[in-house]
This record gives sequence, structure tokens and C-alpha cells, in this order.
Amino acid sequence: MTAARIERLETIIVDLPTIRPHKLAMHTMRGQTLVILRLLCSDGVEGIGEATTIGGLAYGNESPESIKSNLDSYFAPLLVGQDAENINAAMQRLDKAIKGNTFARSAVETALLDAQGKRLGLPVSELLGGRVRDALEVAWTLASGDTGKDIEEAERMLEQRRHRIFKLKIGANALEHDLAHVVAIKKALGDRASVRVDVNQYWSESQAIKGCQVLGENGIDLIEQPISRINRSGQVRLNQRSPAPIMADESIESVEDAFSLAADGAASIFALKIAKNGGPRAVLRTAQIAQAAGIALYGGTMLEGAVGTLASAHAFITLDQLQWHTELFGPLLLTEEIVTEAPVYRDFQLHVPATPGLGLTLDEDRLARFRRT
Ligand code: MUC
Ligand code: MG
Repeated sequence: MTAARIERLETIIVDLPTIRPHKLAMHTMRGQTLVILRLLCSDGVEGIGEATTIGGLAYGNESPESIKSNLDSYFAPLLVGQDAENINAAMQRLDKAIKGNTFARSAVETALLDAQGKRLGLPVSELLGGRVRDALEVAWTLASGDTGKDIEEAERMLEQRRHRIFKLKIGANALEHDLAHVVAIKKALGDRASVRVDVNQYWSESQAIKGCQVLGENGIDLIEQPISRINRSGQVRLNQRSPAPIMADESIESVEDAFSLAADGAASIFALKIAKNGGPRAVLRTAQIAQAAGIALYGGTMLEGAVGTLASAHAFITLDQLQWHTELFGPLLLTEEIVTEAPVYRDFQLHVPATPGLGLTLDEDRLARFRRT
């Protein structure tokens, strides 16, 4: 029997509405744009992948448009005709010819895994060595920009048993204003919830010294990326003095970044994101670096839709320890789905399908409705 070959790659930009504006330090999202990859193989099997970022070029080095263009112009010619069943060989071929572009790379690795899983009748988690759990606890981000609204939203989530971990996006306002906002939310929720913040690199080191102190003293459990990824020595100093643990997010743009952060002692928690490492297998390499260095793990998101979210989840459920749980809530921020069965969220957890591949089917009508033409 000859191995299945990769026949064609199709990339689709999809623009979806969100339930409310999502206010981050660098950008307010009023919708979300996904890049969906369909990888068609000679045996008739199709693998699906997703490469999604936040706010065009506001967050990372790749935009939806550049991801699509690079997949079409550079990735596809390298992949067409290659063995679809040898994921190592296909990804190594890309490694030799393409620098960076971890978002696009992640979509390809995901689609290859999905196709191979469907072919072999195995969930992606089993291709990654086997799941050690079936569900993941999921945090929710409070980012309406209004303290009262955020508290109401958190109360609703607790009542519905959907989330009991909340991440607050801060950094856009004056320091005192942001600190008061976070402390008020923590006071209202008390021990019923874990409250964390994400500054998205917006503090200077001097602001962070004060911010981390106040937040740590007020029961905030975790501080994500307080200062610029470029200020490595500042991150090391903060990691030593902050009373609340520091998590690296933007600092990790590759598996190699994870290694150097670990070597420098620049964070005690890593946010794992498939898009920023180059796929579900690549993110597990970062997880292994963290584990070897005694760094705790958190399952991060680029606010992907169902495809990217489940691709992340299949990787994360293979991990022995995920001490800080996950934020795989992307699909819950969208008002529309482009898959036939939406991911299942229940009892504070995302339940990961055990059907072949990612366990998803694209809904052709919805895809046609929301694709950018
Ligand atoms: C980030 O920086 O972590 C994840 C959740 C959210 O609300 O924004 C993202 C990006
Ligand atoms: Mg972050």
C-alpha cells in the first residue's frame, strides 16, 4: 500500500462576531478572525488546522492575511506531493526552508495530526502519546473594561458552573486605576474564585515593582507578562521579587525562547500556546523544557475557534501536570461556530472528544457564510 500524499492546501479567512467587545491593553477586539487550513490528501482524508491571532498585528508578528499568504505561497509548495502520514518528515521539511511563522506552522501540524488521526481512527491526543485526562478546567477572561460589568459577568459564570478562574486584562489604564479595578473584583469574588491578571507587556519595570506588590498582597494568584518581552533582565528581577508568581506569555515566541527563559530564571509559570510554538507537538517540547526546569504550566490560547482550541486541548490532556489549568475559552467568546458540533463546556471544564482526529467536522454552510471573500 502506498502512503497517502498531500494533494492540496486550502486556506480560508473567517470573520466571526464576538459576544461583547474584548478589551486588551493593546487592542479592543470587536470580532475575531480565524485562518482555517484544509489539507486534502490523496486517500480522500482531509485534515483541518487553524492559525489565529489577536487584533491583526497588535499581538504577534503574523496577521491573518500574512498567515494565509505565507501558507499559500511558501508552505503549500513544500508540502504538496509529500507523504501525508509522516508528520516528522513534513515538519522537518518546513523547518529547513522556513524561519519563524509559528502560527502558520501550527495550522499545518494540526491539520497533519487531524488527518492522520482520522486515517488511523485515533484521537490526536493518542497520536501525541496518549491522554492522561479527558477534560481541562478553563479560565474566563473578564475584559469588558468596566469593573461592575466584570463582577456581574464573573457571578454569572460561577452560578452557571462555567468558570471559577478569572483573568483580568489590565495595562491600558493608569496603574492606580487598574490596581483598584483588580482589587475590587477580587474582594467581590473572595475565595470563590482564583483571580489573575494579564498585563500584556504594558508596565514598565518600575510600575511592575509596585503593581506586583499590591496585587500579591491582595490575593491575586498570578501575574502574566507584566513587562516587555525584550526586557529579559527586568523579568528575572521581577520573578525574584514579586509576591505573586510571574507567568511568561509574549516572552515565548518559540521553543528556543522557552529554553532561554528557563535558563535565565525569568518566570515560574509558562503559558503554553500551540500558535507560538509551532503546533501541538511543538508546544509539548516547551512543556518538557518547563518540566525539566521546575516551571509550572498553564494551557494558553490565542482566542482560537473550535479547531485551534481542540488542537490545544488534545496536546494539553497528555500532560502529567497542568498546575494552573487552561484558558481554552475561545469558542465561548464567539457568537457563531463553523463546526457542526461545538466544543462541550460543563462543570468548569472543556471536555475533549475521543473520536478520531480533533473530533470536529466543518459546517460547510456556516463556513461559506462567514468566510472572507
Ligand atoms: C493573552 O495575552 O493571553 C488569552 C486570553 C485572552 O483574553 O486574551 C488572550 C491573549
Ligand atoms: Mg497573555
